[in-house]
Amino acid sequence: MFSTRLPRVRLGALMAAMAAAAATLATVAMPMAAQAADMRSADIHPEDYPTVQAVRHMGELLKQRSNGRLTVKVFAQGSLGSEKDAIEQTKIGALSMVRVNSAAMNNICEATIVPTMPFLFRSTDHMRHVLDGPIGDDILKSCEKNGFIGLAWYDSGSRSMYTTKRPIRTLADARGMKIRVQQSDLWVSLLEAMHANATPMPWGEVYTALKTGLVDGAENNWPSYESSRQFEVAKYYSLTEHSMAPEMLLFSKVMWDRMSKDDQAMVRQAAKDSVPYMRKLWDERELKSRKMVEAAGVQIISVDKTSFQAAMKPVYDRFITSAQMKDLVRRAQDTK
Ligand code: BDP
Repeated sequence: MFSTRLPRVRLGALMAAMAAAAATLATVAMPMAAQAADMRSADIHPEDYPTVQAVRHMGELLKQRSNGRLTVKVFAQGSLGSEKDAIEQTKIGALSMVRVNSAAMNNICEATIVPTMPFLFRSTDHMRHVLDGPIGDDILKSCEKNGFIGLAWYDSGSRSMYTTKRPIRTLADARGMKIRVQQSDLWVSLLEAMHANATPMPWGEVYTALKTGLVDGAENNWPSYESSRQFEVAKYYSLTEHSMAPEMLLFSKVMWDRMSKDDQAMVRQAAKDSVPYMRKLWDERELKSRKMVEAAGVQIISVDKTSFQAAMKPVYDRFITSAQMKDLVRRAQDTK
């Protein structure tokens, strides 16, 4: 594990560069319809992860509905680089699509901060109602000005803290711990509000960072904690459930603008239709992952969530300041 991870990151960067070169060539050499037909999508998760499977499913729907003309090739396991790399590739049109966590878009498209906010969603149902309705649509739409067509929201469950040396049982236990976070100013601030030392880094580097003691912990949902095998090196999982930051499926605006209206509608519909499929896989995977890590000896610790929630006021004060952001948060909170 230790030795295979770093080279993959470098290989990913190389492949991303090659992909960019190929896309540039394609732009010059190929007719427009052909460009839009072969869509490429990136994901940092492994092949069997619900997000990867959902985008594959979307591709199958598109292929059927277009009689084989529109296809999607999914590059899983970060083979095209980190989420940050893949977002850049999508922005310039070297990739058609990318599936990332909302946090990865926080510094690019401000409204994505809203569903990433700590303790915003009260339950899975609440999260789904908000994202399936006009608020979710408004946030996806708002990323268009940044170069991304928001196609769909996928589930990501609740994120909780996990640590290597000692468990987090109370808010005070988090003080001074070095905790890996996603590369988002919001996430740095969120961990600082717990008086922890936030260490932003790409997902592909977290296993090694935990193993070598570069960080004392990280935070994520059950399936990511399990599939990344981080549970092997950080055995205390504390049920803080501090954020339900969802997943996003984004399409490159550059590529989008080259497609016909009919093809755009077909892509939108297929993405939409992949959501219930994804949620079914997600619900199953959450249970399976939790059981698996428990069987592997992970200690699950319940915490007083209200103390963590109370500590988050400065995060709201700092990030939810404009009228637009306040309105989105209020509408989300008011959703049943
Ligand atoms: C996982 C998300 C993935 C993120 C990862 C992270 O599915 O998109 O990259 O968390 O923490 O839950 O970086």
